[in-house]
Amino acid sequence: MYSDFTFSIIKPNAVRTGKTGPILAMINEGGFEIAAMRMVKLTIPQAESFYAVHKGKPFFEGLIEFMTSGPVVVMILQHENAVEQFRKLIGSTDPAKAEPGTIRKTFAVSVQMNAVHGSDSPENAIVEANFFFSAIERFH
Ligand code: 3AN
Repeated sequence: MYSDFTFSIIKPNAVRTGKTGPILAMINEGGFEIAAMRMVKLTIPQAESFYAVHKGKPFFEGLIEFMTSGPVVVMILQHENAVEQFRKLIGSTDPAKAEPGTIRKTFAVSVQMNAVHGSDSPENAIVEANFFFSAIERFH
């Protein structure tokens, strides 16, 4: 059992195309413990709030439209050095640059539809986990 965690989302097109199970398998095989998990369809205000740091960027509107286009799976994942280890497992934002064997290399179809989100720092992992989960929904 690890105390360090990251936050992840399986994105709408991966859920829609039946990749939830295979992605969860890679997460388990990567040694991560699922401490909380839920399927949810984000509202536009929720997605805008979650991605507030990207407001004003050229891809923002498309990102919000995509992330609200269907249900997603949100998770808290525990591992030693969780943020860094999970970003290694998912690979580069741009699937063309992602290493072979990473989740994005395997399942992403574009920079936008890149299958999964992973927090970019331990500070953001806390903010993002608290955005979706209360204390009683977390199992470790
Ligand atoms: P990451 O998810 O790898 O941390 P961020 O935080 O830079 O990447 O971007 C958040 C999300 O915004 C990405 N997962 C992707 O869906 C989308 N995104 C980022 N950059 C672009 C881009 N240049 N064009 C389209 N979508 C993008």
